Amino acid sequence: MSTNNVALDYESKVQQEAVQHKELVEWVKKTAELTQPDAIYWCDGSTEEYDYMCDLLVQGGTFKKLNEEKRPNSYLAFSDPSDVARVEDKTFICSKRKSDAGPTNNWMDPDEMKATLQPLMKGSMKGRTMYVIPFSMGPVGSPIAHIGVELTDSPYVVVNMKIMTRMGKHVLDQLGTDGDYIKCLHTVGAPLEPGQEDVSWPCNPDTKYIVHYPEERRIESYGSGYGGNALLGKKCFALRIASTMARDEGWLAEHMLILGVESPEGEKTYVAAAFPSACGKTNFAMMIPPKELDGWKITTVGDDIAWIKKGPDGRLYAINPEAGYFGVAPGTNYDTNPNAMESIRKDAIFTNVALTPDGDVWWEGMSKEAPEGIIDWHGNVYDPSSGKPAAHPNARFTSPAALCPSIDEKWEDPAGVPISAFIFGGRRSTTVPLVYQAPNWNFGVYLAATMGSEMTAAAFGNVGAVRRDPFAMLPFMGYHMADYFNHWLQFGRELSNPPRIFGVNWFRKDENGKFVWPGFGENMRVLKWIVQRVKGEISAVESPLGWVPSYSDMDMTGLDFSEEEFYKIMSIDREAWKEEVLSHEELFSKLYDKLPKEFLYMRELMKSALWRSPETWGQQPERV
Ligand code: SAT
Ligand code: MN
Repeated sequence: MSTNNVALDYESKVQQEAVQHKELVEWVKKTAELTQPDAIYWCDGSTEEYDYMCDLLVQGGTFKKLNEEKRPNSYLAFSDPSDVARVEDKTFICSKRKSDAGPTNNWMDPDEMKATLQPLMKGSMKGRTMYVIPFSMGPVGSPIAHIGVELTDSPYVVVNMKIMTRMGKHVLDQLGTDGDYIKCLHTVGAPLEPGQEDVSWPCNPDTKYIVHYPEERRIESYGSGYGGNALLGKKCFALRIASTMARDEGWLAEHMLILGVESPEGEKTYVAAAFPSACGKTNFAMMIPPKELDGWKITTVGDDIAWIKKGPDGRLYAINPEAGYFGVAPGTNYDTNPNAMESIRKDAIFTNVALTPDGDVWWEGMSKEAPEGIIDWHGNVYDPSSGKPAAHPNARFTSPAALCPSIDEKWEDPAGVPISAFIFGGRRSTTVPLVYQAPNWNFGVYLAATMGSEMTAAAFGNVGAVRRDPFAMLPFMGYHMADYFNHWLQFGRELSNPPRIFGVNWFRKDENGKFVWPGFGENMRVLKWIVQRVKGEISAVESPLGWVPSYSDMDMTGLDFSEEEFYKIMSIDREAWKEEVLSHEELFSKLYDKLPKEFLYMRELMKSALWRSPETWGQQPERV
């Protein structure tokens, strides 16, 4: 059965005729004239609707219902093999001027792009239903939240949006007769001729476009049904379009997790942290501290995106604009992230993981050996001797944030949570120390802007090579990267007591290529120092890069980690930093037309600090 006649089967509580927002109704009608769906369905966001759509997806072959006892109310989808991840080379920022998109984005003139998309969009929803999804990024009505409406011909998108955002009738009510919203148009780009059988994962294997018109605050996505290409509230709206809104309106839209650190005295400190892909963001956001750090607790506000605005008291307040996690499944297990494992025990959607014979899910890293007789993400019986993984490396779980055991009590507070520190960290096997604190806001912005990470998949270049990923925003910037640096600098000028900024690196390796720092829950030790710094409770030593802890300032209770090892991963090597600073120069020359002039001076100051320090700067125990 195809999934095209949902409107006839399930009576939505939202009738188009009754919708108060005339401009929205007009846009929906106009889009339907262009894309020519068989029916239009306004999502009400109810549980009945969710269940109905999931049934429909099961009947259409997109979903397999998982074993109700093992994984209640959960489903598994296998995507088309051509549609497994974001498509960066098909992602465009179509600002009026090319110079506004900047050299790190693909750009096309908006009129030219519209002329390209128009013929593709024409009739693209034939044989399908167009779903209208009103959604709020952030708690409905929060002064930090914003609303979007996604039109899509994918019921898979509808059920994922139900988990990832607040969606449905209450959002329409919030919009009222003339509220502002971001227009998000999505089609899988696979129209059906009358009588044509649908496939289990409709998409357009040849043509994909993920397009942003920042001035118009509009998104158009064609040809993909997967993740950030299709769930337009996430990267497209909450980062690319929102970063532009944030620049214009004086706030921050960031690729950051948000977590709370509770001290044994019950004092809560919130921090936001940016790490590029494949650096364990979700693990960090849900970390469980080691038992030796008695009484310290981590709570999760968000694992991917933070929207941050100035509060009435002048402090910065952040919300997680999302309501769920779209997490990478492979590598997730009860050791690396028990809270994530608990979050997906029920009510979850899995995409491109393997199916076990008893109707449960499996992926690489969940257990050592793959269970017998599993079905891989291609839908075939898995052959472990093939050398290929059973789950796609970018396989995902979609799960409601509310199910996470470590969820913060304020995660839905419309006022947001006050941010005391920003943390930036890439994956660096050399050069960058475990932790350091920028001497001030401007140096912190420099630190974040020059952040780099070693690539783990060959998608963007050589494995192991450092890719500069400023603020972990490289694939998610809605405008010129250097304008964004300026925005951060300007933002800081207006704060009387800005959050402190820290750099971290969990991934430093020894001569034998082994990770030196144990990571995961042990990162709490670093976080403890950061929180104590923020509160002015602990001292630090001045290094060429900023403030660093000495061994005795780190709580190493119960951890077998020697002073030598510590100073090894804290060392700052002048030769390595010469190279590092040179590659900052590479980034800067790319952005030269708009680069903040402060950056050039900061680079010089850094060089000078490096040159007046020992060749390898490392605190000696006697110096402490
Ligand atoms: O697919 S998403 O864009 O949502 C996640 C990611 O690739 O970072
Ligand atoms: Mn992300």
